[in-house]
Formats: sequence, structure tokens, C-alpha cells
Amino acid sequence: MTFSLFDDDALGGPTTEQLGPASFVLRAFARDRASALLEAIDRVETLSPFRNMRTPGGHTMSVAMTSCGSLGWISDARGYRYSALDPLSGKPWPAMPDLLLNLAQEAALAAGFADFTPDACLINRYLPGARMSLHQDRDERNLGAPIVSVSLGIPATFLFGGMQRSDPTERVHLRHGDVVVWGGEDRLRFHGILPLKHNDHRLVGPRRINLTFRRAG
Ligand code: MD3
Ligand code: FE
Repeated sequence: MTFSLFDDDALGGPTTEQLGPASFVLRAFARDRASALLEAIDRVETLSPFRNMRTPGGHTMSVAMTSCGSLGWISDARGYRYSALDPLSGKPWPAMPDLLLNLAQEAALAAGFADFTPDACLINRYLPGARMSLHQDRDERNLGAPIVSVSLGIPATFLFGGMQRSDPTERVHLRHGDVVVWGGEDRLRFHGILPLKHNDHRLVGPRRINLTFRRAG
């Protein structure tokens, strides 16, 4: 007799849910490689640490961020943009580990997007209480490419809105190992993350790590 010891093991094997006309949740798609992904993220973090960036409006984001790949996303008093250099280290962002690139390409293909070659992977770290308010991702030069998102650690409630900030939102629970792919007409939808509840994950601890792979340049 075997028992399922952990909540995200109890959720079953990989399945696909369609969120919108061109967006898909690949449940548990990354779960088997989570430990290896976390080790790769540790190495990125050693070179380019997580930091809470300032918004142009003068607020500090509750989500801490870093990046890997040839471009990284930054925010400061001058605005939001992609940069080839990490302003903290003054050096290029760490290279995107093959493990991360392969996962992004496999997930994009599974959702029907062939030839996805991301040049940026933004890594978000949420501690309990951290949130991301409704926004659109439109700093990328190529809005025709999809975005692939990977959730690790404690669960979060994702808000999936429409093309206007005021449009109604749908709630989607994202758990350890879930991958979401957003393309086509869903690419510019407003979206956000509700404040995370206090929680603890056996592998990741009391935090959530989200990877988003983009074609930014
Ligand atoms: C839908 N991150 O980094 S990932 C972000 O969980 C971001 O950390 C959230 O929004 C997180 O910009 C959500 C899911 C996501 C990412 C990009 C999207 C959903 C998207 C772009 C268009 C539509
Ligand atoms: Fe976003």
C-alpha cells in the first residue's frame, strides 16, 4: 500500500485545461523536474540575487525578482524595460540553463506553439502576503510569441482578466509544477496574483517561485 504524502502529489498526473482561446494550463507538467529546476534557480540567484524593484510610481514591489537569459526585466524610477545587464551586478544576466529552456520549449509545443525561443526568463519570488496587481505584459518586442509560466512551491490564486483593466476576472489556482502557456489573442489579457496565504511547501519552503519565459528582444 502506498500513500500520497503531499498535497500536490494527490492532485494527479498531467492534464491540460483550456483557459482561453489561446491559453492552456498544463497541470503538473514540471512537477517531476522541480528539484532540478530549483537547483538551477539557486545557481542563477547566486550570480543575480532576488531583489524588490522600485516602480516608476515610487513603490517597492512585494514580489522579489531576478532573471536569466540574454535579457532581464527591470523596473526603476525611469520605468519598466528589458536590459542585457543586471543593474545590481553590472554584468550580463546569468545564461538560461538548458533545463529551463527545454521545459519552456516542451510546454509551448504541448500547447501548440512550435519554435518558441525565449531570450528572457523572469524569476518571481513570492513570500506569504506578496501579490502582483492586475497588469498587462507588453514590454516585449515580439507580442506574437507566447509566454510560458511555471509555478513552484506554495499555491497561488491567479486572476485572468480581459483586455480592459475593468473587465471581470476569473480565478485559477496554480500549484507546484503547473505550467501555463499564453499566446495569440490571450497574450495581452490583464492578469495578476492575489496576496499569497501563509503556507509551507515540503520542497520549496514558505514561498512561491514563478518562472516566465518570454521572447523579449
Ligand atoms: C497572461 N507573473 O511576471 S504568471 C509576470 O505568477 C506575471 O508570477 C505572474 O504576471 C506570476 O508578469 C503570473 C502567468 C502569466 C504571465 C504572463 C501573462 C500570465 C499571463 C501574459 C499575458 C497573459
Ligand atoms: Fe504578467
